[in-house]
Amino acid sequence: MKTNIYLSFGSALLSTYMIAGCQPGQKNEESRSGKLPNIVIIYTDDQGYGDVGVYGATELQTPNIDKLAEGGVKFTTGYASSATCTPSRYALLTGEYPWKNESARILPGSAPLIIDTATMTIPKMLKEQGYHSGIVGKWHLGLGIGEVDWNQHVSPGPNEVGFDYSFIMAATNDRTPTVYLENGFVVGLEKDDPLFVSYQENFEGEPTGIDNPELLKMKWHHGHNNSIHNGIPRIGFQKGGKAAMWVDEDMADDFLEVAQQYIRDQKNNPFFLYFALHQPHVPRTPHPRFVGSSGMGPRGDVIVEADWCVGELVKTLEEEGLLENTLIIFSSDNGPVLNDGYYDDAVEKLGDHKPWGPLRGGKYSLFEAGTRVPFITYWKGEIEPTVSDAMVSQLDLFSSLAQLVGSEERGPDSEELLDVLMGKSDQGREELIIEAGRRTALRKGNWAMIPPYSGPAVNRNVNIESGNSGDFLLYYLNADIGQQENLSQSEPDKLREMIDTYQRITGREL
Ligand code: NG6
Ligand code: CA
Repeated sequence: MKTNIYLSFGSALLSTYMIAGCQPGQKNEESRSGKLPNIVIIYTDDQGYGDVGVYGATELQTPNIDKLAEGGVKFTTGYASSATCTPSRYALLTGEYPWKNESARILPGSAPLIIDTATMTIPKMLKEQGYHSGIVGKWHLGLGIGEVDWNQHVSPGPNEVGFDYSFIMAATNDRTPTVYLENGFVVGLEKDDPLFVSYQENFEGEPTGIDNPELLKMKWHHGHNNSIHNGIPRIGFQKGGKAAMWVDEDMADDFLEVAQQYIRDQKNNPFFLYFALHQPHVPRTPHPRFVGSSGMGPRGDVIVEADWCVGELVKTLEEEGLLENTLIIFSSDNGPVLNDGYYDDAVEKLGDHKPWGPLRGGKYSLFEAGTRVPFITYWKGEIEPTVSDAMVSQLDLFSSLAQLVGSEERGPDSEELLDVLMGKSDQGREELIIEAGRRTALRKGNWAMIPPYSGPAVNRNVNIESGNSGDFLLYYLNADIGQQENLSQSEPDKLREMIDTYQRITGREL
C-alpha cells in the first residue's frame, strides 16, 4: 500500500506531497513535474572505509564527502555486496545477491552484458514511476551478447537495462577498450580508423607492455602488460580507434562535465543519476592540477580529485535549485588496495594513512575491509545529520528506493530500509551474505563468520589477507572490529547458529 509506505516516511515529505495534491509515485503530471525527489548515487571505485575524513582519515582530506556525511547519515556499518567491482555493481542495480549469478565476476572489457534485459533494475523501476535515468562513468557489467563490433551500435548495455542515457567506460580504466561509449556508440570514433578489441591475442604490430617498455610512463607490476595507450599498459588488446581514446588524466573532468550536463538537462523532471567514478582504481592518473595534492602519490591524489568531483556535482545540484529535492547516496564498490598491478608509489608513499581504517583485509578479501565501505545518505532539509550503526547493504537500495517513489517492485534480496537510509530508524539488516571472488561469508548481528576456504591466506600480488583459512573464522565485531580473535572454538553455539543461517541463505552445505 503506497499510502502506508509514505505514512511511515516522515511528516515533512508527506506534507510536501499533500500540498502537491497527489500521492508520490502517482503517474500524473503533477507528480512528474518535480515532487518526486531526484536520486543521485555517487559510487567510487576501490575507495576504502578509511579513505574518507569522516571515517577516520587524518592524513587525507575529503572535505566534500565529509560535508555530505556531516549533513546526512553516516553509516558505520554499510556494505558493498562484494569485494570486487562487477558483482557489487550487479547487486546494486538488481537488488540480487551477486553470487546467485555465475557471470557476476570481474569481467574483461569484451564480456557480454550480464544483466538479463528482462530483469528488473533500479532505473527500470524508477522509469515506471516517471523518472529519467542516466549513468555516467564506470559500467563493468558487460556489453553486447558475444562478439562486440565496437564500430557499430553496441547493444545491449545500460540503455537496454533501464538507463535512458549512458556515458560510460565499458569495463575499468586498466582494461581495453580505452574509449567512452555514449548511448552505445564509441565517442569520437573515426570511420577510417576502426576499433578492434581482443582478450585472446594481440593485433599484429601493436606494441605491448611486455615488448615495449620504452613506451611506458607507468610500469606494470602484475598483469597489465598488454596494449599500451597513453603510455600505460592495460589488460586486453586493442587496435585502431585512435581519435576516440580517452586521456586518463582528463577522465575525472570528462565524467564530471557529462554528469553536470545531465543534471541541467533533466532538472525539470525527476531523474536518477548513477555517477560511477573511476577513482581510486588503477591506473591512478590525477589531472595535473591534483598531482601532489595529497602528498601520498597518485592514489591519494585521485581520492582528492574524486572528492573535488563530488563537491562540484553537489554544487551543480545547488545551483540548479535541486538540492532540497535530491537524495544523494555516496558509497564505494569494494574495499581498498594499494598495489593493484602498477608501480605507482601507493605503498611507498602511504605514510600513516590507513585506507582500510580499523578493519582487516581489503579489496578481494572476505575480511571486513573487503566490503564494509563508506556509505552516506544526504538530503538537504529531509535527512537530519546523524551517525547510524544500522547494518545496510547496497543491495538494499533497490527496495528502499522503490519505497521512496511508491513503486511496488522489490529486489530479490533487497530489504526495505528507507527509514534507515533516511536516518529515522536504526533497525537495519539482521543478516547479510558478503562475497569475494565467488567465496561467501556471513554477517549477522554483531558477528562475522567466514567458512573454511582453501587457497592462500594472503593474496600475494596485492598483499591483502584473503580470508582463506582451513578453519571456520568467527568474530564478535562489537569488541573486535579488527577481526583479531577467532572465537570459533570458544563460541560453538554461536558458530552453529551462524553456520545454520549461512546454509539457509546460500543453500550451500558446510
Ligand atoms: C584484476 C586486476 C586488477 C583490477 C581488478 C578489477 C590483474 C592482475 N589485476 O584482475 O588490477 O583491474 O581485476 O578491479 O589483472 S575491480 O575493482 O574492477 O573489481
Ligand atoms: Ca572496484
